[in-house]
Amino acid sequence: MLYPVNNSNRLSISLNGLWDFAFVNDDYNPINKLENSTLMSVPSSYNDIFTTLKEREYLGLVAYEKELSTSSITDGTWRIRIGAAAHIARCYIDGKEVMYHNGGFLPIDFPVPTKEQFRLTILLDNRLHYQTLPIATLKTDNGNETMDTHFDFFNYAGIHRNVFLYHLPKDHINDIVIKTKVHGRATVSYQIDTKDKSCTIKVKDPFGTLVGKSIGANGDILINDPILWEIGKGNLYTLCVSTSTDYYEEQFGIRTIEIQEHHILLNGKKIYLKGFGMHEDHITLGRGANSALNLRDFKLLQWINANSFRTSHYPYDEEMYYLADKLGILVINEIPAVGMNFWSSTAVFADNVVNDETKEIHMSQLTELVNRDKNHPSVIMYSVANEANTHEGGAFNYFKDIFSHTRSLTDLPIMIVEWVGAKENKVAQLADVIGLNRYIGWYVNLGDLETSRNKLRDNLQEYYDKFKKPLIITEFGTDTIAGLHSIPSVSFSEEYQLDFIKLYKEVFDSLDFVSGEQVWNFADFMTKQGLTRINGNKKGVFTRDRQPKMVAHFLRESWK
Ligand code: GCB
Repeated sequence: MLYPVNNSNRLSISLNGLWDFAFVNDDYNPINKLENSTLMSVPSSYNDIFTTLKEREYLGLVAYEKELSTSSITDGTWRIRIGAAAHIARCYIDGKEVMYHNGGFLPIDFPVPTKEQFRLTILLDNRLHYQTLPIATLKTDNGNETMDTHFDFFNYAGIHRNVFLYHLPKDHINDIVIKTKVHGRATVSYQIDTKDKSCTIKVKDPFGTLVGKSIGANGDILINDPILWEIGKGNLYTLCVSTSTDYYEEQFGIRTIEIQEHHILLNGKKIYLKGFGMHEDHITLGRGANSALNLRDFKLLQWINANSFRTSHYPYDEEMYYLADKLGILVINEIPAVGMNFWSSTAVFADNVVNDETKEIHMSQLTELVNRDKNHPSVIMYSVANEANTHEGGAFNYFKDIFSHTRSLTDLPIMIVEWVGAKENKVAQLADVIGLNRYIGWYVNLGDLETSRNKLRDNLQEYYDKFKKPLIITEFGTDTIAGLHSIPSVSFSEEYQLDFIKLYKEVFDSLDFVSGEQVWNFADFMTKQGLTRINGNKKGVFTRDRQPKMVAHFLRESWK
């Protein structure tokens, strides 16, 4: 489905704001209006709005409710679109289930009736298990249901992204797929999913000048002297589609991405990624989307001279990709396959754990992700998992299917982000690019940066020697308390973070097969309570309220 817009044929109404909200039991049936409700802001996580631990760390179902009317336009179709709601959603119209969605980071879109008045209920379950992404272990402790999340971010929940009630004309355009090739000139191949096979297509260049035209639902348009989408130059073309009943404008960029030996090429030229793994994480809002906060993050990415980020560990709000398109920032787009690792000897890829059913969910979320993001020029590759137990026997068969499914969806390179050593790794040969997370000098050899230097170099060299693929170091960093200084530099101080990152950069600079460095993390972020997490993970180069630590100034200079 296309993103809701307003134009002469389409109407889109924001449903953001205050909704009725309640914590409900597992046997809750929304047949009647929600009782004893409180107010909840949409979009936001509900967790940090409340003042008790019981509500913040609640496990189970919540209900959101709103009265709506769609009778102002009686022809065509009305739909609801929720950008994302964590994690398992059931949607009801006047108490009748109309939609089920398993996947807390991807859109939910469904038709609603044309009616004077109806009640929309969204029932959300924040319980993760082995057949969800991310993975978690549900168990009973002292008679209470509890959940072990095997990932390092707070399990925020709620309606996290924009909600629209929108109207589409009869025989509307369902979808637009745009692919580009560059050969001196550029070929823009398009496919329009519409009944009107004689629709009109126009292409406008980044200045709004008409540069190509065509008729028909599929075709190629040749562009002379294309203005390419480049790092720092978000040159965007617009494909304007008119059918007998509908109109839609979709932006795209003209650029090529290739892997050549161990290099990544953008428009035929070798690139080196500089940037971060990020999180959607803010004070009070939790994982709720907000344009001001999204913009601030991009201003900081530009300030620090970063050219890229990874959507660790889940697909982000669509506005983030739109901003990346506009500003020429490269995005590694990650699916929420995180937590496939129990940090113990228990097998993850096994019958009753991460199994064929999980694989089906993993594949269907990849389909939804590529479908959502296929026309964003900023997306240069997909990451199919973060730190899965790829040394396990069962991992190869699991990921063989994940990779071949992803290849059937996209021509872009596919990455897997690894923690296991090269020797033990049974999966990375399936990838086009390998992402490596390394914390030598932090989780091991803490405080001993000289030993860490050699270990890191050997570690990366082993990866390259075995797989001969481009390597991006997708995570490296230290927990750092803003304002804690120390001479000599010791762990948790700003000096230690600086020394650690300087050392890693020296090693990367000496190895030709390293194609990028993404520091962990862009900003401090919330995690579950834990002995190594003092009010969250402090590996940010920026604080949680987006102010720089000392290392930020170093990165800004060296990424110039
Ligand atoms: C990792 C994970 C990331 C954690 C990070 C850390 O390897 O991929 O989610 O937050 O380490 O700080 O421990």
